[in-house]
Amino acid sequence: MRLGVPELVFLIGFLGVLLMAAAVLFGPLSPRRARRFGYRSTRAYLRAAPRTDAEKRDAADLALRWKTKIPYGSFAAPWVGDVDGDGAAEVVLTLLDGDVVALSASDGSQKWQTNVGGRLNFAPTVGDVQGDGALELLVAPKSDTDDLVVLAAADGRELNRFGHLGSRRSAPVLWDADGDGRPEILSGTRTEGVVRLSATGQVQWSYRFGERGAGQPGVSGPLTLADLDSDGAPELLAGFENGSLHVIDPRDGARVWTFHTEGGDIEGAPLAVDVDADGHLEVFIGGHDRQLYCLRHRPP
Ligand SMILES: [Ca+2]
Ligand SMILES: [Ca+2]
Ligand SMILES: [Ca+2]
Ligand SMILES: [Ca+2]
Repeated sequence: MRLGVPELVFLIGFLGVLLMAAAVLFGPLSPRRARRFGYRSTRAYLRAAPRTDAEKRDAADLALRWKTKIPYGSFAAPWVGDVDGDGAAEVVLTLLDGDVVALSASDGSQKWQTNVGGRLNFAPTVGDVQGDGALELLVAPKSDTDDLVVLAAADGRELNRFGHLGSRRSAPVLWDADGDGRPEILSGTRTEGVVRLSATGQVQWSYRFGERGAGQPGVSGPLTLADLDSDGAPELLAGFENGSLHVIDPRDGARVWTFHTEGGDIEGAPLAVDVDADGHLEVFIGGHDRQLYCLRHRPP
């Protein structure tokens, strides 16, 4: 039988419809396949599908395990650990609207969510500051009162809130400075210099250097702990809004040394690393004075 042009067009069209139906029901266009890869619809799946060779190579190497909607955007690195001691890991994320969320690390299901008010810039600082065997989370939301907030890691309950003892620019760090087996809280603040706190907010020392007439400059970036003199106990490094770097002994709050840049905030965390393998740490800071500094604790 010879087919004329109309019959051929009909046959090709019919085969096309069959192929499309198969693709939607069983193949790459099926909603089931889209859901398997974590997408809500076939359209979302196709929009994300690799097109270039580089994208296809990426797609071969990665798989979306899960994703989940969070209430707001985040600026901070996620923290992963076991918040409630049940042996399974959670992810804790701080958000720019003051929310702190804890999710199951295996499937993204929500464990708890709480709001501390104000913007959160950093991942939570995590440790057992109360010494009760359960973890606490410390966050410092941007607020008029520069609070330092302590949450129970297991359920997000607010345990303590210390006014003026936090800073949105500097996450607290933990260190057992008195050797009692329980970490103390070292916090850079906006108005009170650097402070060491007990779990209940008692100020054990405060490091200030108020400049005549100008008041105490605020801590302008994250704190760093590093054992600069190799005596087994770390020193605390803090950058301030007046462009000075201060090295403090966390045991008593005494000044170890101070370095002045040419001015402007030191916003990044100081980095201490032994770059020349001479057994002494070098300290790197970059400031708003457009200089990168490499300092050493002791002269050669
Ligand atoms: Ca857990
Ligand atoms: Ca201690
Ligand atoms: Ca030391
Ligand atoms: Ca060195």
